[in-house]
Amino acid sequence: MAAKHSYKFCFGPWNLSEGQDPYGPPTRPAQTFEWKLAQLKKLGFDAMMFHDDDAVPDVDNKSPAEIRKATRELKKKLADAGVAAEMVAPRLWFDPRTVDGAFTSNDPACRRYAIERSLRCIDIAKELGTDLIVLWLAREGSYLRESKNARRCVDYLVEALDKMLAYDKKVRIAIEPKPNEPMDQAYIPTIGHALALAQLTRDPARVGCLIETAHAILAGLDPADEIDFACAFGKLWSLHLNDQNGLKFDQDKPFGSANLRMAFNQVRALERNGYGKRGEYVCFDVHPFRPTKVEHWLAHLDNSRRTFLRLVEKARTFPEKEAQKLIADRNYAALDQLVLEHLMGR
Ligand code: XUL
Ligand code: MN
Repeated sequence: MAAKHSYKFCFGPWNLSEGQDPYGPPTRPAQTFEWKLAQLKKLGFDAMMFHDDDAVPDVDNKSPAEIRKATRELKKKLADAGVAAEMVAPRLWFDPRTVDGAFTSNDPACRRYAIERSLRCIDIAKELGTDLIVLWLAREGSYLRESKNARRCVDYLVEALDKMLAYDKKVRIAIEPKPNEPMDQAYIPTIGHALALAQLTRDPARVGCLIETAHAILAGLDPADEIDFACAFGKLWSLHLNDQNGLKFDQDKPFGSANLRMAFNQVRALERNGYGKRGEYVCFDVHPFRPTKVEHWLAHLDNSRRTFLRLVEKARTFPEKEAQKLIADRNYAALDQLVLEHLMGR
């Protein structure tokens, strides 16, 4: 086990969401950014993560000078609150120009728009004092195989990453894979794909990844194994912990809510790799359950962190010697029970 250390925590403005889903309207009133920042402070979190338009609303219709001004205003609010900006992610899935893909659209004008928007996102990140850009490649995939040339799309993705890497010599890009939703099939569905893509770019050392629990589960993978795989390459630069009950829509449940043992194994993997020691944050990409009342609006975030910290204790007090003996004896039934009893508390 790596030496013990403490963790820093983060969430995004979208994690204090209002409850709308494809079948119904919001169930809680919209709140201001100031309110969200105050709640983050109240919960004692350390950083906030941003989409480019969370940081600068209506970013597409602003001039570079207006973007700089809005970013500086946000920077001041964060500094006054003592909250860091963890990352900025271009929202490449909302504009009409991204309807058939952003970097991988069949339309060259739309691909140019996606790259330009990503460069503006880098400007915002720099101004906010973070070198980390997250790419959730929401619409880079297809609804039907024949609509796009998947081989060419790999080149388009590399071209976009290369433009971003060339634009700023310090920027680091963390790809957040997800296998489906909104697309039927995404081109970068797993950490293996993300890290392989990194190797094709002009500066592989500056392209890493972000693992989200729910996304790994949707890909049929164990998020703990994804964490170990990414860490073996030194490439886990951010993390979206949450939970997911099987193969259905992306649920973003509180961490540990669906499968406590799987959550425990993610924490064990983070502990053994010393995640956080190089300044990485533990971010919770979780949402309130839709029926949540206004007065319970923060619980999913607070609970996720409580569960995480309890599981850190469980990881650090795991009876390792006993486990090693059982492993040496190939007594996996006893190992299984040891884990369950440790989690339940004897
Ligand atoms: C989508 C998702 C996003 C990214 C940031 O499933 O997880 O919120 O984390 O763009
Ligand atoms: Mn996420």
